[in-house]
Amino acid sequence: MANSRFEYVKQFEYSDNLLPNTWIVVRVDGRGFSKLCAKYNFEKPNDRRAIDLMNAAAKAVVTELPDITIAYGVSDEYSFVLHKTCTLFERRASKLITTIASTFTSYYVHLWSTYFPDTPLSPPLPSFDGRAVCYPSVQNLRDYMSHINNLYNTTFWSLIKLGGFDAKEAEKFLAGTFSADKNEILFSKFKINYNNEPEMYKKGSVVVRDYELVEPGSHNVAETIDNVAEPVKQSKTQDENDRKRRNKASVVVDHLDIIKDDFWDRRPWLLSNKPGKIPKQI
Ligand SMILES: Nc1nc2c(ncn2[C@@H]2O[C@H](COP(=O)(O)OP(=O)(O)OP(=O)(O)O)[C@@H](O)[C@H]2O)c(=O)[nH]1
Ligand SMILES: [Mg+2]
Repeated sequence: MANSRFEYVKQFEYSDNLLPNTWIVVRVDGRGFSKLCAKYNFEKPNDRRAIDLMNAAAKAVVTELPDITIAYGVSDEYSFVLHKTCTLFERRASKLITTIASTFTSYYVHLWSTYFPDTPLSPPLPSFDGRAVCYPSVQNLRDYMSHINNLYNTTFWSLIKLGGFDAKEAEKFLAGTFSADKNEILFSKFKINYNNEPEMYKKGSVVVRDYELVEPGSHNVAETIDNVAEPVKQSKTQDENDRKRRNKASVVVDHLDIIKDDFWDRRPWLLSNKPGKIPKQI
């Protein structure tokens, strides 16, 4: 093909490389999951099997793609974070998004029968769209992750199930409300104290590699990493060692408070991109 008269068609391939030195978040979101959840009778607002299935698919994605440092999910969406120095696929948006969304979808469908053994899937099959967003600083990234929560879903479904609203009315009622308003609606209308909801639903699910936790306050990774302007080049041997340690670490799903500093302070590898210590086997 090289040098043929057809060679010029390559010029139509546009560049969609994401901005360097920024945290890339690829978010996948279930397509038409309001319908899918109704079709398979998911419990409202949170179906334990459905959440476990989302988490299992996310865990498989993180395991297959070691460039992902952390993933976080609620409802029908999952956000996958790539380190600001990540160079996977030269940071091409289309390749990153399609790889993550298709790997996630494959595992979701593959693992469906484990979580819904008595409910076979039928077309239209589950699928996920994806998008990529770049966040320039650690604070921007953490604020993005903090804004995702389950409070909306809980309030939405309480209005429908307990308040007699239909979906359109509930959506309109909640438009423009802040967290405090939703907490107030839950409490005043339905006597639900959101604080007492199960951790798993309230906190969402986080997927990380499991290294030994460190003492908080012993370092300031966020500041150090924000100050890195150009990725530090390390030797091939060091790259290889990091890769091995990443592959050795087990990928775990947990329900933790990712808004608090403590979560990040105890897990410096999330921001530094340097694998931590593998915990000793007991
Ligand atoms: N019953 C139930 N529904 C859920 C659960 N998790 C997610 N959902 C549904 O998933 C929907 C997610 O919202 P959206 O992503 O905005 O809506 P969507 O129908 O998927 O539409 P698009 O994403 O635009 O294709 C919510 O409206 C819920 O109805 C669950 O655990 N139980
Ligand atoms: Mg959706």
